[in-house]
Amino acid sequence: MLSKSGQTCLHTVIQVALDAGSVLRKKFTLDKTIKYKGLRDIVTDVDLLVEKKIRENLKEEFPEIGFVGEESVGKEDIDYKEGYKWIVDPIDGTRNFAAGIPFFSLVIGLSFNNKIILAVNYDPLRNEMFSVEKGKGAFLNKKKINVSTKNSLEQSIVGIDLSYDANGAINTIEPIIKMWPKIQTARIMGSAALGLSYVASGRTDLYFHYQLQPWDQVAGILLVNEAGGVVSDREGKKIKIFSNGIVAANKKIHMEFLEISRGLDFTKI
Ligand code: 2AM
Ligand code: CA
Repeated sequence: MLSKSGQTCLHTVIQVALDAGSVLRKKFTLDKTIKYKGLRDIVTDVDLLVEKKIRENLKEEFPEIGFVGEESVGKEDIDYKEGYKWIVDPIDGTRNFAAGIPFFSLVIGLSFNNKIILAVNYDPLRNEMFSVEKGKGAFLNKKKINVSTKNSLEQSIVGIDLSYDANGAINTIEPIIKMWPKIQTARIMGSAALGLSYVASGRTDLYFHYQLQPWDQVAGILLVNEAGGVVSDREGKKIKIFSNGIVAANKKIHMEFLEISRGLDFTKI
């Protein structure tokens, strides 16, 4: 599938992400308007602005493909089931972005009949472009990436994020307490998309989250899979774009984590 200007899909998506990323970079140091979507769930004027920009740029190059974005669900057709669909998060880690903490990214994924076929996750402050196409491997700035080769949780750096939901957050901390001190360390990342990309690139060894949305995980699922890792839902079942929890690691650590978390509230759907 080629864009209107004759480029491949991935090439176009990377250009759109670079363009949107430069807006995030510029706006990061300026004042932002913050609105509450929930008790802990926020959105800034920049999320809305950048999502609009991404949407318009993708529409120009691929007018026939539908669009689902974190900030415009409900306003658009959200039937993911048939055909091609863009799945976009203009800022993953909005809380970090709004607070001035330099760790956030943007996500553009493409699904076909609910299967992820390509995605990018771009960290504009570090100029790190994680990109992936089904069957073609996972890359960071054009260099192939792989999950870590660590053999056990005891050797692992574990990434997590807290759910907005009070119980979801407790259920995420519970496995950390159970594993401690038999892990190297744990990090609360602040961006699930980057948390998953860091597993794909072997920087961390395990990432799990209680409750994600399709746009948070669309890039991470394919990146970790194509980087040779295993991704499942919290029960250990095959992950789907809509699964609301995730566990990602290399095969060995993934299995060890499923065993250690068995029976905990973290695994209850
Ligand atoms: P966001 O920044 O796009 O809102 C840390 O909070 C990470 O987990 C972020 O990637 C955040 O996405 C995501 N997250 C936290 N709670 C969530 C929830 N209940 N549903 C979806 N995503 C959530
Ligand atoms: Ca998000």
